[in-house]
Amino acid sequence: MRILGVLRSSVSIGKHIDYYSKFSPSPLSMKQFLDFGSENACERTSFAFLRHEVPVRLANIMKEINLLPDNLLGTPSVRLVQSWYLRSLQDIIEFKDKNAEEEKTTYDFTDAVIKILKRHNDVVPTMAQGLVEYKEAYGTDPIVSQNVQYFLDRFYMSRISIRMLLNQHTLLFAGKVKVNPAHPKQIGSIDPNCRVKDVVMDAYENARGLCDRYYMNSPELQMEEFHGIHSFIHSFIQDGSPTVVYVPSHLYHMVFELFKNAMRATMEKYGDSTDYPPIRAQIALGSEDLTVKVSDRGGGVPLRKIERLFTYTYSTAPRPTSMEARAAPLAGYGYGLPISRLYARYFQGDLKLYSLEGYGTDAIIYIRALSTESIERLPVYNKSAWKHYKTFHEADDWCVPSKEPKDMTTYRSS
Ligand code: W6P
Repeated sequence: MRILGVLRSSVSIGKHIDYYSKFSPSPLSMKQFLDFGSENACERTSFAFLRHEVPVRLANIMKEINLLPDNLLGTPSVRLVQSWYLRSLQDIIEFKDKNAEEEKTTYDFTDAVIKILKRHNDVVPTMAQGLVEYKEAYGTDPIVSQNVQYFLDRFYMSRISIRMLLNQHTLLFAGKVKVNPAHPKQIGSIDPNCRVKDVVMDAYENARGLCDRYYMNSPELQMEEFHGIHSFIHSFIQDGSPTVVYVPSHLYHMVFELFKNAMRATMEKYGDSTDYPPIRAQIALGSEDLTVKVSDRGGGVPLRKIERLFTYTYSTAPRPTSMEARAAPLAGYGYGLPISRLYARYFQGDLKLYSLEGYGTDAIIYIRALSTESIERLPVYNKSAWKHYKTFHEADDWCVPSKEPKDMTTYRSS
């Protein structure tokens, strides 16, 4: 009886995944996010949107989880993550035919949303653990590594987007008051006048705290701000400082990661010295981009090794024990950089590294200056995505550089 019940429900959840995965996710703009938080929208509007959109986003990415190589999908950690997705999809689908006009419905829904956010808290370290389990059992090969990179970029982007939706809903509608006492001017997690300098300074101070604890010292910060002279830009300048419509916690996450890396490089290069070259942060506002550049003089990274800083399979080492983690707060690139880049791309920006080996590194965060251009960048499950997992990978169409040059005497004419 019990087994039959489980079977039946897993058959029907499969149907739900098929159904919802046929819809494409609907990307929201910053303006739409702000509208959900203003007077003309209400909890019912948000509920009606989310009870469809969240299953669509979940089902789209669940289809891609199913396309992972069997050996990876079979690891206990990936299975666990998959079970969280199944359960959360079920939790939301419960509300499919509920009456949105009843207060109990929207109340229960907000409760379910909070439960889902909690359930998925540890998805990133658990997925990383799955990769460790896979590597220990099967080793690494370039094809799998390439597929894992493709998948995790999409999977984590999907997760960022779903958490953004759910988090906005709880911040706006859970509890009686809609304003966050700590950030009264924010609409949920969005600050319509985010002062970039303040977030950069905050991230620097906190990274510096870690650096001081580990190295007993830390590099200074030199901050500069720039902006164009176009008339419309004036509305984005507050007391001479550029602002942007953005999620401050996302910006913080990115610059904190960049500062940690910049500080580590600086301290490791000038270990015995008493003063260090400062880290420079430049903030520039133009007509399209708000750009944040973090520059260190920590010796740089050769071009050949830049790509691997963003590679999940490369950065996945067995997780440090809590004692090691405490001893080395700036150690290990981990998933910090690839996920920071996803945060930048999520609203149509980007994060790039330019290094001068022998000197230092420039890390640049690009953010859209105009909120009308800040629109979610979302993965969609379709034929083209499917092909990425199923295509047989042929030999590369570039020559392999050979250390031994061809014997040119072969081609001598006489
Ligand atoms: C480095 C390596 C790196 C990664 C990201 C940001 C800054 C830096 N500096 O040497």
